[in-house]
Amino acid sequence: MISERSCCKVRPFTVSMNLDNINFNGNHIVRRYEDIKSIFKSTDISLEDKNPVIYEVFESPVPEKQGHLIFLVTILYPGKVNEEFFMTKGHYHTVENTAEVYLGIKGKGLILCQTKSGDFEVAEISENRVVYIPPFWAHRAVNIFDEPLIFFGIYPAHAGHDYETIAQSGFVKRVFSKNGRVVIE
Ligand code: PAN
Ligand code: ZN
Repeated sequence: MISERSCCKVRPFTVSMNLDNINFNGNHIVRRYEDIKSIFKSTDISLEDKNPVIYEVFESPVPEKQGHLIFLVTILYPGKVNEEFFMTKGHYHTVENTAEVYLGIKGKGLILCQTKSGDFEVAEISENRVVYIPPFWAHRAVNIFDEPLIFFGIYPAHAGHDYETIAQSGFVKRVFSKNGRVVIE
């Protein structure tokens, strides 16, 4: 059991959601092409020199302890690795029976979701659309538009991130741009 004494060092606080200058005073994760190129189906020499930022995440300064909630904003930039849309690494939560909620703020994307038993689902995300990711479902965001995809997220702070399972077995489907169309295959 988490006692009030161990949890209550964090006092109520507010932060600004000003998209021109997001700073939640917590972790700021920046993932560039070179950091995550292995998640894409093929490599793209045209991105090697520029090594663009594919996405960044601004997290709240909250302890990773049961009882707390971590909230965040992800900005997933527009672009493609050859024909494959920019996307996040994707993960299961280490504590698998923890859910997550995403709220679309700007742009258009897809949230690919899958379970270890082989179930798969695609959820659309866009401004004002809420995506519920149940416990046990891995999730990956894909930007299918020509503007940044920005979404707010919130999940139990003790959930943790298991990237290894996805790094080994990937998602069952990928999202490509082919002749101007979004193709999931
Ligand atoms: C999100 C993701 C964020 C980046 O905060 O962590 O969008 O995606 P990856 O973690 O897969 O690189 C979340 O789902 N947290 O649990
Ligand atoms: Zn998550």
